[in-house]
Amino acid sequence: MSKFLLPENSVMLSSDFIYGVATASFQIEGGANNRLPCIWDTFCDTPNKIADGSNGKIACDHYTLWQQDIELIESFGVDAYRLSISWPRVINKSGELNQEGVNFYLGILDKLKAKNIKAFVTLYHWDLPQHLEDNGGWLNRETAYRFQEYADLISQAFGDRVYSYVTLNEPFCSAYLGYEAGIHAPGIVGKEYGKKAAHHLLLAHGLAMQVLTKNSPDTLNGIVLNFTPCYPASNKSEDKFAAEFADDYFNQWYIKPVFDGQYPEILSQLPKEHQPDILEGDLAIISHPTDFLGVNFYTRAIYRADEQEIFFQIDPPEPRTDIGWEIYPQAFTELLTSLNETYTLPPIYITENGAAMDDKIIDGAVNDLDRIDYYNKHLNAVHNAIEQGVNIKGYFAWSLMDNFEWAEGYLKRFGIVYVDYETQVRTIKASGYAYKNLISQR
Ligand code: GCO
Repeated sequence: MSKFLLPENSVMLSSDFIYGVATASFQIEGGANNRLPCIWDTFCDTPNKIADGSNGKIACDHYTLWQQDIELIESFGVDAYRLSISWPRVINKSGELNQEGVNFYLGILDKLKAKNIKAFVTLYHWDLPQHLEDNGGWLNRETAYRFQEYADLISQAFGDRVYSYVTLNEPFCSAYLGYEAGIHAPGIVGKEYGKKAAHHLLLAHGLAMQVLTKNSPDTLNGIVLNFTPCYPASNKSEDKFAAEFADDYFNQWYIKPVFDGQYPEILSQLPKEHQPDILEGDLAIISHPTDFLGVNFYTRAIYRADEQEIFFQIDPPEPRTDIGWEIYPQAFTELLTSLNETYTLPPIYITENGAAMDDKIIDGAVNDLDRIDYYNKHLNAVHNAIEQGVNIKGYFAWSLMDNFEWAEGYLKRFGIVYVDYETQVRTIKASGYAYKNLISQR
């Protein structure tokens, strides 16, 4: 199969369903000499943190090639482009705007506007300025206020060029992977840190929502959360309990405070020293109303009970993508319907979905039928959720092009466009043509 096939009457084939492609600053830009260092620069410079020993200094050289990249985006016929702003590029050490960095993004936003492509702007996709990390990073409550100041200045500078602002992308990853498991920057390890960092990130989200609501009332302002739905390894009650606990720990922890103004009940079961420092009024700030929820989905996880750790994730069954994640589209539908039942949500946008595959470029073409199959199944999973009453307004493919895949370096390819990192030549994959075809059918 080389096409995506949705049922003929699907609302996902109507012209007001938004399709887009997504990227993130550190993963594509390069141009590292034209900005302050961020925690990912430092992490990449630390031995054995990145699978191929690479870094983000050049990446896809989007810093130089942004104009042709926007032409590429336009060639898909998409309605929207989701990009992120590099905080250390636009704010200097004393907290003022760095005009050179701002101008880089103004160029992008103006070009998108001229082409009638909606800009979905993420303010934080993990590239914390290193000087803030030196001051405690997300373990320091002050960082949330620095984020609010940045959101204030940048939303004024961008004016009416933006369609949607995302405060944070996947605070779970920043908090858990960065400050608990330590496999992402800044690489801090310990259960006493993860939830503290998470709380300051969520506080930063709420504080930024306040200024976005004031400065930019006409944009869609919200947050992007990632979900890896948790399934029990068996029907045994202890495995079910383990999966529910893991779900609260990894998933509900980030959505419940935003939409219900409270943390999951497991909060009180965590050892005191693992609990966040919650001040009076924090949850009211965190639960500031949002205009939308961005949902990122890639895979599910299966848990069994574990006496010491409560839950233990078992190896994902086949089929899997090249990054080892199980392909299980049914979890996508189940996630969306369950979020819709559990919370009173604003409209949902699928802000990321996609797959790493072992792409081969042969005679100048990438025939990634496995990725086409992944997308086809997951687009249909979204369709099924809409059929069951979930209000979903758009879908973004992750990613526009192959890029720096964090701890995996350049070894894992998520693009619908292939990037040759030696020459920076971009080649649209078969999945890219299938996406273009779907969009043009509307
Ligand atoms: C994510 C990140 C992306 C990753 C993608 C694949 O938000 O997790 O936005 O940066 O590249 O998820 O791991």
